Amino acid sequence: MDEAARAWWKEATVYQVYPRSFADGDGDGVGDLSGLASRADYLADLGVDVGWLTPVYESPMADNGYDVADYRAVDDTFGSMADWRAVRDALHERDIRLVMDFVPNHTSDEHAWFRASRAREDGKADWYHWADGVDADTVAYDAPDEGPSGEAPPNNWRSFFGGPAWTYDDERGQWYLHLFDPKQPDLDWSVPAVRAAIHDELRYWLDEGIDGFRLDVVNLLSKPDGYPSGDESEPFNGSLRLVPDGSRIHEYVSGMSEAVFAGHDLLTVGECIGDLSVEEAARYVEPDGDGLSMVFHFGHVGIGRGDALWEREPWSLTDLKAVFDRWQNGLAGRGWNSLYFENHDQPRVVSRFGDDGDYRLESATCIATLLHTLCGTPYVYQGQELGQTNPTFESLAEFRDVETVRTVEEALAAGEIESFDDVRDGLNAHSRDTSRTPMQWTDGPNAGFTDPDAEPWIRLHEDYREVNVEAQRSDPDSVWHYYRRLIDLRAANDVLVYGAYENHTPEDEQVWAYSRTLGDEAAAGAESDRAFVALNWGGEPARVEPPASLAGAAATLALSNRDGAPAPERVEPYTARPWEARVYLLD
Ligand code: ISL
Repeated sequence: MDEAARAWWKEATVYQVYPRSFADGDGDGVGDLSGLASRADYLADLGVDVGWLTPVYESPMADNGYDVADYRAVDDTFGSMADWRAVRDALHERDIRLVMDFVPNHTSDEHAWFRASRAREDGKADWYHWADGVDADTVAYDAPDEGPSGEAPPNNWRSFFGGPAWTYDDERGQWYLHLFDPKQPDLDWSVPAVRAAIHDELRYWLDEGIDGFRLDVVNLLSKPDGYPSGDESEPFNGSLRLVPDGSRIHEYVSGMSEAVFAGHDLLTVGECIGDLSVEEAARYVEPDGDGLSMVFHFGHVGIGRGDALWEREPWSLTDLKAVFDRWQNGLAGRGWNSLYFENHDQPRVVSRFGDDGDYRLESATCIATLLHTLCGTPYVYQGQELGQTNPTFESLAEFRDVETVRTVEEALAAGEIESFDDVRDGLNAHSRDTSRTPMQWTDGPNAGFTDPDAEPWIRLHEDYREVNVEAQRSDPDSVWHYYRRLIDLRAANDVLVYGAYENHTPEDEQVWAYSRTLGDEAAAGAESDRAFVALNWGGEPARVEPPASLAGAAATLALSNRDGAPAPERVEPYTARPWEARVYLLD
């Protein structure tokens, strides 16, 4: 392996903590930093190398912290700056790096910058996207019932959380853009002072000794000149097509890298929403690109979804393979992949792409095998290591997520749906709250997440008495122990980190069999230069036929998710049991 191609963040496994739901240290029903610090040994025991912490900055919590009111202050909900430093130190003492989630695209409307901009003070009048309305009689789109009479917003864009993407501000007498909630006004990155100010906020956290950033919706920073209206037949009236990866985006992101990240050995991952292409992604991550380590794309998690949050579409394994093959092959030699299924915005993968009925454990560990044996950095979201599934929310009142609640309320008001019952099942499949229920530590009151007599901020998953950390850590055959073994196996074998990927069953609707191969140079010092992975992605037995190039090769069965798998000394055909995963290391 060319030493220059090695990087700690390529070899690492990242664990994402959504602190609000991870562990509550002060018994108020909301997770916090002292709770997280008390669980540092848990992360070390699992074997993860990096903790990604979603926002803990001062915030009115309109979007659970992705509406930042002060980038340099820790919100009381989560504790103090001393509590944050205690988390940083607790992780570093255990050789776990800390990556902070940072929100460069928008602030809270309660941020001092927005207050000054609205009042046209302090040289910040142009720090946000302010625009005059247009004559409602001259536009085809519905004008919301706000703003001066007869006036419509500057264009027809819809917010990703429902409703118009513009809100009229009486104090300023203009409309301002918010691609998300009205309490999340978008910063205008075309203003050099905005870029410099965000660079300073990023440096503040680097100076606190962190090891990288996850950059929230980083590909939205460059807005199209003139805010052209979109096609009303498209989702969000075209805003999700018109805005991402805008004309100056690579100038802004590379400028951030040059001004802030250069000279530091960081993990930087940019969340790139919309229909990001591999070609576009390469510009963010390739050696002479914008300087990011990797990006999050949405190709796979978009499978089986319709335009509306609750809409489900049929999907097939070959759909999933096609996306992963495009990214594995497309970035090979150009950039590094992130590998995820779950996060605080995505539902539980066992419910999404596995089997949360008869084969919860088997499908959880099968999918985990994919996540840790493809080429890229695996991201494990809290609870995923338990094989958690989606809970069942009974009413709209049980949901907490602004995207879920606003989208449903807008649809009800617009008559697009008759009632919550019409979309309940779809929301229980796709709502962001499906992965935001409290971490399940024990089978005791409140799953050990908070004090027994506290009221958790969101309902528990009903299965916490069966699915919890305590039970799984004492069961060597649990999902938790399988994740630990996978993380160890990957860390011990360069071929699983750096080996070239080849899919041997692109057209098979049930078996996903692929190999990883190290180049000659890298193979020199490696235990194994080839690996063969076979996944039976379904509830029926399936025949696995290794490719001719591997059949008969001497091999060791390094890991399987089904007990009693024979340990053949060669790669040979076999009949895989439901959701059976096998990882062979070839001698
Ligand atoms: O990912 C999604 C699937 O529904 C979107 O809901 C999500 O809003 C989008 O991916 C952008 O996510 C990021 O920015 C949002 C914040 O609400 C999300 O939690 C964050 O991950 C606005 O800051």
